[in-house]
Amino acid sequence: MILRDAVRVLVNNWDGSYTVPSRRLYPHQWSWDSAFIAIGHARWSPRRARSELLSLFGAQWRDGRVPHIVFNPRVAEGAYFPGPEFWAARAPSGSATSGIVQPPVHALAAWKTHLVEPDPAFLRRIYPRLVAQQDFLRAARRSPEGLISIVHPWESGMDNSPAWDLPLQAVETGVAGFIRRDLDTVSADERPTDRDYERYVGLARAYRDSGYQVPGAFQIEDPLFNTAYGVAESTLAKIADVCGLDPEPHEREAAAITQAMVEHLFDGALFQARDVRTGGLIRSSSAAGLTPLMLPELPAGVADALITTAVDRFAVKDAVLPSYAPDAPEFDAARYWRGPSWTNLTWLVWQGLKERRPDLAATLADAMIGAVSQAGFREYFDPFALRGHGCRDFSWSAALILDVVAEHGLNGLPASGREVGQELGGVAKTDHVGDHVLA
Ligand code: 2M8
Repeated sequence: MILRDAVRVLVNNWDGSYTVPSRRLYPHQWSWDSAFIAIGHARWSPRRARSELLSLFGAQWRDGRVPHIVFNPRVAEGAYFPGPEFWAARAPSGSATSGIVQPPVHALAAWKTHLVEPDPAFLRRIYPRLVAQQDFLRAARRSPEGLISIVHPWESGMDNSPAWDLPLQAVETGVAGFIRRDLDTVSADERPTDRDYERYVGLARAYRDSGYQVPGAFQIEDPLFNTAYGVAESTLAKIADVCGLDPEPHEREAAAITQAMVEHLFDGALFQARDVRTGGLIRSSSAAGLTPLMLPELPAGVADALITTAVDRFAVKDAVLPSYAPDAPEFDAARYWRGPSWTNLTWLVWQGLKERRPDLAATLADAMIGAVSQAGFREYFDPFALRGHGCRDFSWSAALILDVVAEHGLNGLPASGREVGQELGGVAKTDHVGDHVLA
């Protein structure tokens, strides 16, 4: 049974107060993974969802940034590269962390958790941290155009997207002296090339050596990241309301970022990334460009154009959304972020379609369920053959399916992830999980 299996993956990947994305490939806490995972936990154990988020924000830096990895001190240095020694960073809490960020989808996760099990005390606790996360992005990463930039492909979450091929050409290769750990678990033709890895390491090293202050040769305004930032503001408005605070500044900011995105990133059919260093749009066929459908104030004409692109170029009517358009020459059905379907990306576009086009949203929901039913909770999927790729028992693939089924049902039947969690009883004890974080 798919729901029971999903809960089992999450229980096996639970580490006391949060969930690792994968035991072998990613044995620490990742920032945006935790947000997606919390959305799934909320459906069967809202307590775990709150613990997941609060534990991540426990490693927030003084400047408000939420590091993309929080390292587990009990895991060996060599288990993941680049590990804590490479990043050489510590949060005020004492946790070793990385120094870069990921798309801020956490306000949405906190809100969704609250919707399943209302808990204003939790919202009051997490609200100032979510605001500090946005403040950091405004202070450190906002351009005169009003858009937020990323300084590393890892910050996009879609690390190996063909959209980064061109800007990465400006980054030197030849960084030596490191051993990739990812290839111990996953076949090399499903992961980034060594040349790409050299550039990733070189960029991260340069940013680290500036004290995590000065962007290196990669500075990009990415549509998915800016969408996450905008959705965070509209969600913070709702959270502020529950907390008895003024929602208006958040509403204004959400409207402003939407407008800036339409003005600077929309090419008439798809949102594109923009290279801050050259000022030019990077023409690509990345499904990141469809995620602005999530912005509540996206003008209807722009949303319609995106939906046409989704149908014509991303096959949303009959497939799991590919991460890159299959008609583009760079498309690769099996390689990490260069074409395969990812449950989190499909979930984001599904969110954006639910109200605008319930028919297409339903197709995507069935497609997400179909992929894991056929291939298991793999990290990514060939969008056509539905073959699984990357690691197995991947947490966000399991978590988001709980959310999809809870809302969309399964095989035409309404179902609830929470009921399944309760059914699992002893296997998935939820009473005392995360006690030290939630106290
Ligand atoms: C992948 O990224 C990490 C680096 O952060 C890696 O390849 O080692 C990406 O898919 C990213 O979006 C994700 O958060 C992370 C953990 O699942 O893995």
